[in-house]
Amino acid sequence: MALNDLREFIQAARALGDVKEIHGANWDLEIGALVEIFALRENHPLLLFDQIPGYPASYRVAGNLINHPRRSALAVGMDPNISRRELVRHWKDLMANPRPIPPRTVKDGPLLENVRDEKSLNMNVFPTPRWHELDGGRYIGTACCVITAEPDNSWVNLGIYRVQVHDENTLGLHVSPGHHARIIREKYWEQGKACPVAVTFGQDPALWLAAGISVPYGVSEYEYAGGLRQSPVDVIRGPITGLPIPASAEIAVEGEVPPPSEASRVEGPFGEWPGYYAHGAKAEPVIRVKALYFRSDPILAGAPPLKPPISTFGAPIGAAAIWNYLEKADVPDIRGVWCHVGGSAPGGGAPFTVVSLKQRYHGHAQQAGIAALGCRAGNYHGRFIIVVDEDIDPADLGEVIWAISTRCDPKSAISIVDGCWSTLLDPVLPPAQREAGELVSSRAILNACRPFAWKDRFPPVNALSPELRKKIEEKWKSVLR
Ligand SMILES: Cc1cc2nc3c(=O)[nH]c(=O)nc-3n(C[C@H](O)[C@H](O)[C@H](O)COP(=O)(O)O)c2cc1C
Ligand SMILES: [Mn+2]
Repeated sequence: MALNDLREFIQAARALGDVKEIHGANWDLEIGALVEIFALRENHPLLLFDQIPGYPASYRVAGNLINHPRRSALAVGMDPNISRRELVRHWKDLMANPRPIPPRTVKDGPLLENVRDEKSLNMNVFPTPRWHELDGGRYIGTACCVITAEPDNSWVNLGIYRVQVHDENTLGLHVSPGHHARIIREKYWEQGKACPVAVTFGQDPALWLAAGISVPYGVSEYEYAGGLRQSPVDVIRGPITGLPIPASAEIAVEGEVPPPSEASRVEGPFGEWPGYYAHGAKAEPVIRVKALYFRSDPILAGAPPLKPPISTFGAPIGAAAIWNYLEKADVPDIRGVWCHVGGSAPGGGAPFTVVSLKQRYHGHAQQAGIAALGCRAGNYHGRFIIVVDEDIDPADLGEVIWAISTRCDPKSAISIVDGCWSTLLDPVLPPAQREAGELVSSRAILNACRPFAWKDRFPPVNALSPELRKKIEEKWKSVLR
């Protein structure tokens, strides 16, 4: 059964023994530090902070929402005990057959329990964390959904784009080039208009996940989320913008993004997913907030980017997108795909991607490498594509390193491709290139498969065979217990 909002999700996680409540942590770095410390633990829980000093005791912040595979599976109705590998395989199948379900408009919802208009609203009433030490401010929008619509209202887009609190009624909005809200807002600006926007700061994690996934331009993440949930998302019409807003979101604003010629503010720096502060602080557009809505005892959802290998969505869903694309590109016998750094979501950046396959013909491994590099999910902020044989688990870094170290001859089996799609978030862009705005970088495809031409003469592996292992485990049961 679909979970309808953040509270139902937290309840379901609690039933799994997966929620930890923390009282009295400070918004200034303490919440962020605890989120990061827990996230690095193998079996970490969802964190629910309350009694945050300086704020009403019942105003809460939730962290580590779905960055564990158990809760990531729970959010989209999969078996919470599923392995990370199976989760990625499920996503690959899901992406091959999306079944969009449009949202359903309702008259009212818990979001409207508290309504503040332009005169009475104040964005400082929430215990918005300063997440990391070098952050330039407090970020209310990390686990958020930014809602915009085409000027002709033909479709509604949701994206996760970071939102900083500037003052009572001004927020900073950072949307990277190519992302849909950026294309949409420019269409308004070309007409000399401000772009209407709504943002939620706490919602059903399935909807948030959909907002973080690169679905094609013109396809609404609302419909994609409906498909994931197998039931429509209930929305109210925003009284100011007419935009659909999840009826049971925790906190939401309506407002507008004026053209930068009219208003912009310095945004950032903010700790980013590659594990650095590469983008720095720059003038960015703002949201002028016109209305604020929130549930009583609101839960602000937080998901600050954390240094790899922590994965925002608990498993590299970007790897599923690459795998899905490899199948579409007709590359046969793919056994698995994994992203070890980034790859949280398709198109979100995947600098270390491993593809495992059963080699069938000359050049098969190289074809897989080129295709993985060519698709959107594998191309943006990429670095290395490693292709391994089917006996290597792409999710197991030790195995991958062993394959590279023993089956990849650097001179003959590494291909360099130049001029690929990069971003200001890429820490290795040289300063001059960064300043000139040349956002391209190189990629390497490492063919770490046994050379196809003589793979049958490749030395045998020195490891216990599955047959002998089974026999010994059976016979020596009592010793091995
Ligand atoms: C936690 C998180 C934070 C993100 N922050 C940003 C951001 O600040 N700016 C941005 O452009 N993309 C950000 N992204 C990536 C976009 O949400 C993602 O690429 C999404 O597919 C964009 O949606 P769109 O294709 O509708 O533009 C973030 C993703 C996640 C998971
Ligand atoms: Mn989109």
